[in-house]
Amino acid sequence: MSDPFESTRPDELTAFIGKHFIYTYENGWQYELYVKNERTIDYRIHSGMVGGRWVRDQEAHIVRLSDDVFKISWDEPTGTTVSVAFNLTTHIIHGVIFFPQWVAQDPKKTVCFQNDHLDEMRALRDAGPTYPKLVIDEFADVTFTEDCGADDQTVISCAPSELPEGYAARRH
Ligand code: FER
Repeated sequence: MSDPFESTRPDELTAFIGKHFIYTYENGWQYELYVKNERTIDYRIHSGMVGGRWVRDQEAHIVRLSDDVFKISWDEPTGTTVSVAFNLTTHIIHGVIFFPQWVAQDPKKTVCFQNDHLDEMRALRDAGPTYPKLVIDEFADVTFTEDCGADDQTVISCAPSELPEGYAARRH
């Protein structure tokens, strides 16, 4: 089998590693993502179909397409797959989320701190149904960006509901 990270070129990712973003999709769904290192993301979902869900140490495939354009793709234990492209100059994101049918039917089943429920999520994924997938294809505006450096465990460390008032509304 080929290396599952054969596209990863760590020396091309230095401008992207450590970035922390808050962004809102055109459908109103608000997300937060931290690029923890060249193969790992943490994220929190503030609103939308699976609002309240949060995840640390999700393995991801991260590539640079140009100086200011990066793409992150990953496969969740739930079977949801995601690919998100970031333009750091325009502060525009485009994300595509492929939800299995069981998540589309009952999204709340995935709303948790996933790290504490990994076996449960994999069991739900395997029980299905998987098809038809619900494909969500949306642009988003980045409303907040900061540099936190790599492997900072404090960036995404509590549930969205436990954050201080106004946390996700900050603009930067
Ligand atoms: C994103 C789109 C989707 C994102 C995460 C997801 C943090 C995850 C969805 C899910 O697991 O249900 O931009 O970034």
